[in-house]
Amino acid sequence: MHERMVEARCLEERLIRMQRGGDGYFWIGGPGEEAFNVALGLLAKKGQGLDHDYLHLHYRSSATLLAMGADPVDALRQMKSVATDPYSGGRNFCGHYSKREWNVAPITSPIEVQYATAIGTAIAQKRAGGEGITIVQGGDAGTAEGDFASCLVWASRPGFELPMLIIVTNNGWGISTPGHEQHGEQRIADRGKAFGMRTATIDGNDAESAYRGLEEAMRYVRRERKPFLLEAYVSRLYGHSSSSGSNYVETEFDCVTEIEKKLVARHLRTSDECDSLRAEYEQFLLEAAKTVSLEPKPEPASVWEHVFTDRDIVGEGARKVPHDNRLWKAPACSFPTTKASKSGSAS
Ligand SMILES: Cc1ncc(C[n+]2csc(CCOP(=O)(O)OP(=O)(O)O)c2C)c(N)n1
Repeated sequence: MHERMVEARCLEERLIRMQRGGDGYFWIGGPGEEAFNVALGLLAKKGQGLDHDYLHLHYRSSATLLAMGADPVDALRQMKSVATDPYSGGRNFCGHYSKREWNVAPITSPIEVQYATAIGTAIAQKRAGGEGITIVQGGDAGTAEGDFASCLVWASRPGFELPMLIIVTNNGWGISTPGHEQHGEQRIADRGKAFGMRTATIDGNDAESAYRGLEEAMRYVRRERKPFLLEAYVSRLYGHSSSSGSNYVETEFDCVTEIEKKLVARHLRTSDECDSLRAEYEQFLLEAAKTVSLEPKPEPASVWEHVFTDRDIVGEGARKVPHDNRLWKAPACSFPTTKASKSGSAS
C-alpha cells in the first residue's frame, strides 16, 4: 500500500507542476485521499462484465486507478491534452478517467451524477446474481444533490436491495464552503439508517483502518447483495483544484507521512528508504512528463469522436420514436411484483 500511495502522491504533485508550468489547463485530484483510495483499488474485483465490480468514481480517485494497475503516464497524457491519452484522446480534464476493461465508468465533472448512473449497473448485477458489486464514490458536499438521495432510495427498496457500496469521502469542504455549515446531522453515513442500510464512518486517512473498513463493507455487499453506506474522513491536501491555488495545506493530516512514521517505528522501512522511493517516482514522472509533452495533439476533427451520438436525434430520431411503437420493446423485468400488478392492474 505504501508504495502505491507514494506513487499516487508523486503523480498528483507532478500534475500540479505541469499545470502551473503551462503543460495543462486545469488540475483537480486526490492528494490526501491515497490511504483510502489505494485500499479501494486493491480490494476491487477488477475486470469487465457483471461478475466484476463496477466503479463509478470521483475526480479525486487517481490512486484507486493506480492501485488497480493503471499506467501513471496516461494521467500525464490527459493533463497535457495529447492524442495518446487513452481516457479521452486529450479532450477531457485531468483526473477524468474511464476504463471499459475494468468496469470503470467515466468520471463526471458535474458532481454526484455517478450516484444516479451507479443504480443502473447495480440493478443489472442484482438481476445477474454472482459476486460483482457496484461501487460509487463522491464527496461530502455533493450529498446535498438529489442524485445522492435517489441512490439511497433505489439501493434500499425492500425485497430488491442493490449490491452497492455507497462511499462518501468526506474532506469537510465543498470548494470553499465548510461542511459543518451545510448539514445538520453529525455523520453523513447516518442518513443510510433511515433506509435500513448498514453504515459505518471510518478514518480514511489511516491506511489500516481504511483497508479494514473497506474490506468489511465490501464483504457484506458481495455476500448479502445489499447496500452499505461508508463514510471515510480524508484530507484535501492541495485545496480544491488549481482554481483555489493548489498549495500544500500544512494543517491537514498527511496520510503518506503518517504511514511512513508507522513503517519506520515498526522497523519495516527506514526513512532513507521512504525518501529514495519518493525520489525514484519523482524522477520517473519528471522524465515521463518531458516525453509526453512531445506527443501529438489531437486532430481538430477528432472533437466529434465519442460524443453521445453521431445521428441527428433531435431531427430524425425525435420524430420517429414517439410515432413508431415497433421501435420500443419492453425489457425483460424481474422486479418484485405486487398482488395488484400480478392481477393485471398497473402498479
Ligand atoms: C452539479 C454541480 N454543481 C456544482 C458544481 C461545482 N462544484 C465543483 S466541485 C464542487 C464541490 C464538491 O464538493 P464535494 O462533493 O465535497 O467533493 P470534493 O471536491 O470536496 O471532493 C462543486 C460545488 C459542479 N461541478 N456540479
